[in-house]
Amino acid sequence: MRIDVVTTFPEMFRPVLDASILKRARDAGVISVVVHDLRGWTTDAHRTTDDSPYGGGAGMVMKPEPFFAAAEALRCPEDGGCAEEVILLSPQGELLSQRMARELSSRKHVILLCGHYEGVDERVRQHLATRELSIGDYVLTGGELPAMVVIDAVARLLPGALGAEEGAEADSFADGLLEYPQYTRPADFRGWQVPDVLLSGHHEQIRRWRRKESLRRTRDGRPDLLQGASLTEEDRELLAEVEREDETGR
Ligand code: 9D3
Repeated sequence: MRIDVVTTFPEMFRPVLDASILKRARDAGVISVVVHDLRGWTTDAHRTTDDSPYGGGAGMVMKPEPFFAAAEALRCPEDGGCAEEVILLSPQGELLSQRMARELSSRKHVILLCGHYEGVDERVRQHLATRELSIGDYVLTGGELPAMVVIDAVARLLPGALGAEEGAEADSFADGLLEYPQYTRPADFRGWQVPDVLLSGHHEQIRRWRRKESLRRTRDGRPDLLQGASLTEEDRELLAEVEREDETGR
């Protein structure tokens, strides 16, 4: 997979792309990320990327021409003209989800356009971007950190990006529930014990306990996820136990 990023802050990306899983995925040849300076597609001596808003008002608006020139130059450099996605990172965008990350990970080529606080000329959104994505309802200074979040979420889903032991299948959200609690040695840390069942060696009881705690966590912390989850008969029994324990104080 190839990802091109267009930004006025290209230097923000290097340390993130050179770390951890992203580095491994790049070394494995699973993904290639190229970061481009938007100013490279300006045509004036001052390399202007923004201008004052039509209609007046404070602040500046990012000009359309450099974004169009960049995306048009980067579209499928080899097979002549069709990046499968041109994504504008923007606070108005659709919320990034695991489903969206999975969808993007199936594309051969994605172009990410980063705006910043002033905002981007509406014609970029309407006539250049194929999608607009936000990473959440909080205000950031620009689309650069969101672009890195998208790259991270997508890269780790590519076959060969993760080590053998870290299957993306086991992920939280993969089956719509939060993960069960995990423990490692020591069994007693400052008087806080690892649950007996995990030391018992009873695989079936351990499986049931993990499933139940996963359901409990989801119910307590993210009840919205339970609505969308596909629950088995056993899941409903376990949830009923959780409800009962909740009423009786365990
Ligand atoms: C004029 C100020 N803003 C009104 C709320 C508009 C604005 C535009 C651009 C505010 C912040 C930004 C910079 N943020 C992004 O470009 C951005 C973002 C974000 O702020 N939060 C979550 N996801 C994203 S994706 C891109």
